[in-house]
Amino acid sequence: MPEMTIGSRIKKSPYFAATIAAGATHFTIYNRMYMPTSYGDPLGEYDRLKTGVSMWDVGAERQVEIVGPDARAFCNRISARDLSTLAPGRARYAPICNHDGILINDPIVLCLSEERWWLSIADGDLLQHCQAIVGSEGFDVEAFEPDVSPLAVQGPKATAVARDLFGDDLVERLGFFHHREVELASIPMVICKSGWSRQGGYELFLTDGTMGHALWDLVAAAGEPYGIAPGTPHHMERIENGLLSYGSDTDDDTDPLEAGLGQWCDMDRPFIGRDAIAARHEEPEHRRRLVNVYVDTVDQTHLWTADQPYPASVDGHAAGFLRTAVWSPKLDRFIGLALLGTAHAEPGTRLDVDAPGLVTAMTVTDVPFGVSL
Ligand code: THG
Repeated sequence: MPEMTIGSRIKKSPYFAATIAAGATHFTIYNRMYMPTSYGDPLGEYDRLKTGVSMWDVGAERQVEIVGPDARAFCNRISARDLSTLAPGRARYAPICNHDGILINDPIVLCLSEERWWLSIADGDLLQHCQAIVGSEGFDVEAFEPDVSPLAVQGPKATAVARDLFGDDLVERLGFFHHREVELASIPMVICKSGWSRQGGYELFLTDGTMGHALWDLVAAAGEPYGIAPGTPHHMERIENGLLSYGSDTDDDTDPLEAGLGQWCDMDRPFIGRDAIAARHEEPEHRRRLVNVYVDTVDQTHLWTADQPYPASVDGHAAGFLRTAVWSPKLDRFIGLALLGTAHAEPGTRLDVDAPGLVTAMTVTDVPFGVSL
């Protein structure tokens, strides 16, 4: 396989040197930054995430900071989820759409104070969208990128690591999606009980990019008694447990209802894209749905991950795409996510998949992968 060039045009996170030193073997480009995707042992990294504790450079989850008197009104205007009651010190997962109702990001929104908010973004240019809306609609806010870089500590033993680092008191008071500003060995950060896994854990939003290596070393040392090791956001775990990967699971014409984010869309209030989403779903039979699928691969033993959307069909008729597929250690078979026309999205539907040498077919299921069969 070819190798990718590392250069100045793509931004490096403050943890980049530490991740190289720790043995990162694979990177992706996310928000025009390098983001590690493996340290060379996917099954070991999966096990550690599910039974121990793992530390991730997710500095590529860049922040958009919104500051000013209209900060709440602005965030509420762009978010499909109601943020009118989000209190300082709390966070919420929020789908963001363009005027056509297309999902363009799905950040975690942190309310730091009434006039200061962070959007911790998925892979997409949300800052430009925000700046355009601020300009066109005249909100009294500034939108910019602050010096903030998340480091995730995930897994059942993450709480023990956090206790040793921050103290029992802080950890006991910090509920799910709660956050607060703290300092550790003179390293400033915001700690939030969040992260892109269902194994529990914390995200340390470092607010001084010169101290990335120092924070990495501090977490690695505190985690040592618990067997911490570097890892990355893990597709096996997140597909098993139903976390969306915007851009992997979705395409340029996916609205949040198609993506399965309906529970986070408060459609009874105005937000950018609301009317367009409603119009798209006036004829739901013409829409698509992101569904769980069992994937029939040619080689059932070889670890393999879908590297492109593969066309799916029923009786020769185009039905949509298999977007993502991975080996599931939990279910001992290949699973995936497919974006399918609603007519072909019913549980039990068998589809042919055009991925020569890799995948032959798939079956739609409504069984959540996270539940044992
Ligand atoms: N952490 C931070 N930024 C991020 C991510 C993250 N930005 C991009 C990406 N991940 C956003 N995607 C998600 C998707 C789901 C969740 C978090 C980020 C998530 N959802 C819970 C759920 O679906 O049950 C909780 C939602 C809620 O209660 O609001 O955790 O991981 N910093």
